[in-house]
Amino acid sequence: MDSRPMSAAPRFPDLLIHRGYAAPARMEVDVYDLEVDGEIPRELAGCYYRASADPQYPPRLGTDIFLNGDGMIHSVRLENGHADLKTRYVRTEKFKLERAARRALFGAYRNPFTDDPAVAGRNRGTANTSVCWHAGRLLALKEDSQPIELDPRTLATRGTFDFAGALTSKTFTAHPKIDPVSGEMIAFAYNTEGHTSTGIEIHFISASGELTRTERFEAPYASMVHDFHVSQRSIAFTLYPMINDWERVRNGEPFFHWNSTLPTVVAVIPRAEGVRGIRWYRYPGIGMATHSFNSWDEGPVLHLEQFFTGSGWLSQFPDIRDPSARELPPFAKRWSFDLTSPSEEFAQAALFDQIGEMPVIDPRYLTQRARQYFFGTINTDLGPMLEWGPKGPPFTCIGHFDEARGATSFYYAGRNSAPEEPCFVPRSPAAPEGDGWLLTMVGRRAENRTDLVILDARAVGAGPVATIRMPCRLHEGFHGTWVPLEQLPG
Ligand code: V55
Ligand code: FE
Repeated sequence: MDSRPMSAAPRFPDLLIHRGYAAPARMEVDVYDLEVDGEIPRELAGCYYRASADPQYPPRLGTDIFLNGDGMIHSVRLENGHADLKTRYVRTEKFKLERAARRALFGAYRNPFTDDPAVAGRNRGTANTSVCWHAGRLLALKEDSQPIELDPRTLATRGTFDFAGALTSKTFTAHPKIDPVSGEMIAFAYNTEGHTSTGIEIHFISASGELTRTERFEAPYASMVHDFHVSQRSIAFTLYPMINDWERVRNGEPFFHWNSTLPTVVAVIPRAEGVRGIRWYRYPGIGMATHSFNSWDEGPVLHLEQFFTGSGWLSQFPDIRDPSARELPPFAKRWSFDLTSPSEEFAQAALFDQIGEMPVIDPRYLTQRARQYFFGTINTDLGPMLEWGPKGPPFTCIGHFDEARGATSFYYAGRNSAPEEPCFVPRSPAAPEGDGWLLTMVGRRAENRTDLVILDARAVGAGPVATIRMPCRLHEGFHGTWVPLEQLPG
């Protein structure tokens, strides 16, 4: 623990998570009319929001993991070819208590036993993972706590949002799915009581924003369930043995660890019938996925698509049985389940043969057959790998796999440049699948600056349509969303 007196000014320790382009940014800025190279398409009218984990204070325990930073929201509003930047910390309970104390009071990631006793029982949520827009509400999400509602114009924090008391779980995923056909939001929660446990709840939220139904089932073990799959007919969970255990947490061990002696299983749940119709499948090997692309139905077959690695997420949460085990890169896979067969087996195929992460599709095709896939990637034919950061090797490219044409193309961001998760924006509501733009924050590492790059999603290899130049570095983020201007208030 930091032994300096309470009044000491903060100084971040020299850790990988605090170094170079990953250094805490901590700035809440408004920059009106950012500089632009090229021209922002006039049709792009709306606001891009995304979440990052930007620690307000040096870690209470002297060290930390990058998943534990305080939620900082970045927004870039586009209108008439102009761009305005706004960044704000989410005023979580944690943020406010620490700001008042001028130091960290909360300790390790999801470990309340490491907190200052003065904050016992207070909300540890950081709201640092994703931003979601549904039924006119902007929510900042972190999977260990309930959503936090933000004002979409000012980014001011409105407070915890529990669906008018209908949210039964103390947690809520950072990866809810919005069904573009019904307008419903389908979300889930794991570790639902706020500590390690096996219950998983599925929450159904109507197009108008009411939480109308919750279903609950038990997983075979308590583990990280970061994302899930929703098709028109089914909901599926792929469960990997990145397990958590309250005794280990109490002992101060990392919140998650990899246990490859446990099986990888898939739960398939019919949307209409719910968990009474749950079926379990078994993956014959080990491996882990963090993020899903999409899921869709083809006759009696459910397809689910995700980036899958043959190892766990060992760079962040090591294998306790074999600490020397190394993380393997993720590849895009399609798993296919014949729901009419009694077998617990399923078919696996490569979706395309390219490493990647941060999978994105045209959101109008979520839950249905899609053929346009976008992702962050590294392509050493186009440029060298960059120095590893806290998340491992940074992306150097945005990839596009066009399944209709069987073609893969790349946007290479240039020397010392690292693009982040792309965000797809359709050209118009009626435009064909994949006809639109990709927005991606690009770290200009040599300049300690960030650009928001706009690509034509049908021609990512042609380079930027426009580059919006930030005069500062925005801390690397996780997930974001686009909200069209006509949906925003005021
Ligand atoms: C992930 C991210 C998290 C987290 C747990 O990407 C898993 C996976 C940004 O926070 O808390
Ligand atoms: Fe995620």
